Order: sequence, then structure tokens, then C-alpha cells
Amino acid sequence: MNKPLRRLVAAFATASLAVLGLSACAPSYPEATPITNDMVGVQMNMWSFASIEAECEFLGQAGYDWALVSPPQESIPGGEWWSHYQPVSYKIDSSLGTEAQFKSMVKTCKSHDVQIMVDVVLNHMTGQMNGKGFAGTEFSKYEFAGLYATDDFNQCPTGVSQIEDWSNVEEIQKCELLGLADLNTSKSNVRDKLVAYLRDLRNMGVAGFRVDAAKHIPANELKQMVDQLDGNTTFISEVIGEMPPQSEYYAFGHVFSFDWITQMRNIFSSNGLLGGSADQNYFDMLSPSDKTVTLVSNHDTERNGGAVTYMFPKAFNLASVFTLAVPYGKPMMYSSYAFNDNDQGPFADFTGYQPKETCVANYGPDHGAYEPGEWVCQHRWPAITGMIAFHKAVGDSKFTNIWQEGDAYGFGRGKLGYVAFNTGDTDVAATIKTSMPAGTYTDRISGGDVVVAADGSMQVALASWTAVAIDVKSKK
Ligand code: LAG
Ligand code: CA
Repeated sequence: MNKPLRRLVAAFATASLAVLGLSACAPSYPEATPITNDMVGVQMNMWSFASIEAECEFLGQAGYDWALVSPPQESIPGGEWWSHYQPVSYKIDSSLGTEAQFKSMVKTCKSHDVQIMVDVVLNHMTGQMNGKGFAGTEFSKYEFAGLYATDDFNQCPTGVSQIEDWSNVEEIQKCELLGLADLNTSKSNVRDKLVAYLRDLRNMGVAGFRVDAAKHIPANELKQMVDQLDGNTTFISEVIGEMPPQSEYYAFGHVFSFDWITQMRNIFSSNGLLGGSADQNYFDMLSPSDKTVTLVSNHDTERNGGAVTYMFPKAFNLASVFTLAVPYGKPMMYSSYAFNDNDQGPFADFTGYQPKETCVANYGPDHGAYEPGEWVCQHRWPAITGMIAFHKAVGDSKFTNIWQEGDAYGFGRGKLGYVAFNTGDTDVAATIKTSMPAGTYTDRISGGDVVVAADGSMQVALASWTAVAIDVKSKK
């Protein structure tokens, strides 16, 4: 459904509830649209609330339907980005901004048809023995006044507090991940606290959640929390590896595809490896398309060698294009800041808050070197925004007209679109047979013209490590 239509349907639904006099007993959550395969999201890693608010006009115009915000709750203070993954309370106050700024962001983004998703840390609290949080909350590792006491945390059955055997699900779920105080979510009073946090966010207009470290929370316990939110709330669980199986989690929501991250790294790591990748059989082996959020990278894989990153900009660009080009998953793009130290978070000024972020000048895959701390703004790269339109234009149409020539490779999406990549060192000029109607199209990647002849063939000149993409909506 396109955005204005979606808005109309939602308004109508609300109005008809009111007419039927149901509004009083219906759950009073603000409107939220569950994510669908034609929607596109973006992880705005470590962007401050005020900066996301300012960027939402661009995001909405570019066709992004949702944006994922880094953990917004109070955490241990510190300049490392990962401090945010060590909660000490559920107040919305951190270097990313205040609760007022958060609410303002949600509202403004909604006005641009961009829903806000929040990264929620439900598995654990901090790993620090004691201290004072960003907003002044005093804590010790297993005592959080008004929230949790010692017996609200798991006792690791092995006697050693940390997870050691990564094939043992009980250990993965009941022992401490990286020494972080592990919440005992089998207890209803613990779940109630977490649900209260989720409801608070939902009431602020948040549309859904990334569940951090979801594999470390037993699926049935997470499900009990999910069931206490309204059915329009989107949940995307982070479940890496074989154990526990992802299927336990997509039974009540979505999962991120780490297989996809790996596939993107593998096929965009060298020349010509894209050949054969438009393979429906491969897609059928992955987690179900309607349960899966596909991504090229996140904040962890950007640092651990698991993903293609902005440091290999042409590969990152084309991997993002490919992710938007295929009939699989609900894509989430990634936007981040440059770093040369894995731990370093974005700059915060003397107030403790991050000042407004702005994109580096001349953002794009040809930008060249970055200074640490510069905002790379991959979400603005023209090929990526161009392909959002392609993604929406081709819907779920199947692969057609697969083409290969040396290190160049292309595929159609029925009569609705065609995309070709050159992941070789030399330029490729070729005539490709498509199923597209004859006419002149605007290339979603370069903005130039592409002509499709009466027999469906198109002539392309593909420079090294570039792509060309046309779709019915880009026909002139
Ligand atoms: C996640 N998903 O399951 C996040 O995506 C990932 O970024 C989080 O780790 C992790 N789970 C816990 O939420 C990050 C950093 C860790 C960091 C942790 C807690 O990658 O390096 O651990 O957040 O801040 C840090 C230190 C550890 C230390 C731990 C506890 O790096 O050495 O043991 O804090 O004090
Ligand atoms: Ca756990």
C-alpha cells in the first residue's frame, strides 16, 4: 500500500471504531503499521534523536518507511557506543537526547510517514559493579531501585557466571552475556517491568522494536511480553547462529538475517562472485521472507569483519542495491559514522549530549577517506535511495532474464524491473534481453537514460563496480 493510501485506511479504521463506539474499550495505543515486504527501513546507528528528527523529512521523501533508533534508555555513562547496551533504568535520557527530544522525533517522523523503531535491551542490565547512570540513577550490578533486586537476576546453572558453552541453550539464556547482569524473565514481575518500558515507548508513538540479544531470552518468555502489546507492534529479534533456532522467534515476530549479512559479504568481497546469486532455490532455504529483515550490516558486524562496510564503499553500495533488488525479506539499510577505534562512540559535548549530526560533505561511495566521527550517511547515497523506488515498483515479482557476461551479472523482476551489476575491474558494454516494455527509462543508480528497444533489449555501459536499474515507475 502506498503511503497516502495507508494513512487513509488507518484514519478510516479509527473513524469507524469511533462510530461503532468501540474506541473506549479498544487499546489506546497510537497508530502503527506492521512492516511489510515492500517497506524499507534504516538503522540510524547512534544518531541523536534531534538529528533523526531533522533527517526524517529526507527519509520520508526518499521512501524510507521506518527508522531504527539506538537504545534510548538511561545507561552507564561513557564515550563508548556500547555503553548504551548497559541499561541502568528505563528513563529516556542518554547522550542521544532527552525524553522531550525523543517524543518530538517520533511525532515529526510520523508526520513524514516514517515510523520509529527502538532498539530495546531486555536481556540484561549493566555489567558494572556499581555507579551512577547518565541521568543520575545510582545502581549496583544486581540492585536497581524501583526496578530489580538480586533475585530478579538469573543464577547461571554452571556456577560460572558467564556463558562459556555456546552450544548449550540453557547456558546461553541463563548465564551472563559478556558479564552483563542477566534478567530472569521467567519471573512475571521482571517481565512486567520490561513490558511497562515497551508500553511507554509504544504510547509515545513508537511502532516497534529490535529485541537486542533476543537469543539470550527464552522464546516463550519473550513471547509472553510480545503478547502484552497490541498486534500492530513490530518485533524484530536478534537471533544469531544455530542455537537456539531462529524459528522459535519468528513464530511471534521477525528475525534479522545474519545469513544475509554473510551472503552479502561473500558475494561482494571479490570480482565476479555475484554470478548465480539470483537463485530462488537459495532464497527458499533461508528464513521465511515475510518474517525476515534483511541487512548488509549492523553496528556489530560493521566492527567484527562479518560484513561489507563503508570502508569498502563500492561493495557496500552494490550490496545495498542488491538487497533492495531481490524478492526476499524486508530490507533495512544501515547508516553510521566513521571510526578508527572499535569502541569509540560519536562525539558528545560538555553537556554530555551529542550535538546535531550532519552528513559529511559529498556523501556517497566516491567520497574517499573519512575523519573518525564523520557521519557517512549511507542512507543518502543516490544508488540506495534510487533502489528504494525500484524495490517498491517491482513488488514480489519473480526473477526473469538472468544475464551474465564475465564479471557482470543481471536479472529482471518480471515485466516490472531490471538490474545489472558489474563487479569486475573492467567496464562492460553489453546488450541485455529484458521483459520490460519498450521506452526510455531513468536509471535508478546514475540518473541517466536507458533505452529499451521494441524487442525488450537494452544497451548498457557498466563501469567497473557500478550497477544499472530500471523499473516501470522510472519509465519516462
Ligand atoms: C547485542 N546484541 O545481542 C548488541 O548488538 C551488541 O552490540 C552488544 O554488545 C551485546 N548484544 C550486549 O547488548 C556491545 C559491545 C560489547 C559490550 C556490550 C555491553 O559489542 O563489547 O561489552 O555492548 O556494553 C562491554 C565490554 C565487555 C564487557 C561488557 C560488560 O566490551 O568487555 O565484558 O561491556 O562490562
Ligand atoms: Ca538471558
